[in-house]
Amino acid sequence: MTYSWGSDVRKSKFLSLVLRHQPESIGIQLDANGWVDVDELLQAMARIGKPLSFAELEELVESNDKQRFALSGDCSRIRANQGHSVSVDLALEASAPPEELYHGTVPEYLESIMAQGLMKMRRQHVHLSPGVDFAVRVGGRRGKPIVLMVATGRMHRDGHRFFQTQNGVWLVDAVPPQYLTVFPIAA
Ligand code: HQG
Repeated sequence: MTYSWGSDVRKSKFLSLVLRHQPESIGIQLDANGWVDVDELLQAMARIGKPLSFAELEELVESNDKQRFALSGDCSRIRANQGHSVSVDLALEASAPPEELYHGTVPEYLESIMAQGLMKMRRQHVHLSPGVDFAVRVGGRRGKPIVLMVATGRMHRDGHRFFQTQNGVWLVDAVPPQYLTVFPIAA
């Protein structure tokens, strides 16, 4: 029987940490596009006392609520779909976003966001979602959520480049304040 060091959520959080932020903390390196060899990852996990079988890893990738990870077609490599703080080139193709996308945040940040626009902060991009509900969840991680509607169609026509990740999140470098409005949500 495999010894288990945590719930699926804990394992998924640990994988996010390693594949987005601190690969060196378990002695692995991501390639330029954010991929790491699955065998190398599993060996490193075993080495630090957090063993995972390949089947478990596959299950974590498939069942993840936000599809945070992707396996390569031949299952030999794995990467995080987005959310990196380490510099990786996801090699996504720019594409046209829908007319509007949404960003969830909290009231404390609003004044600064409306003055400076949305900035990528510690990540490599600003993250936007197609659905209001999803944005409510993202904002809700930090407190009472508020949702900003982003005029992404207008931004795109004005020359901003957008990228859609494998799990439907949209990425952009920054959102200047003139494209932002507060979207009313039920209290
Ligand atoms: C805020 C999670 C002040 C921004 C989530 C956000 C998402 C500003 C925070 C994904 C600002 C950055 C991304 C400005 C932006 N002044 N505050 N000018 N510009 N902010 O975590 O969008 O579970 O980097 O509003 O669910 O919250 O990790 O971005 O509150 O999908 O897969 O600065 O990460 O997904 O926070 O979250 P983050 P986010 P995972």
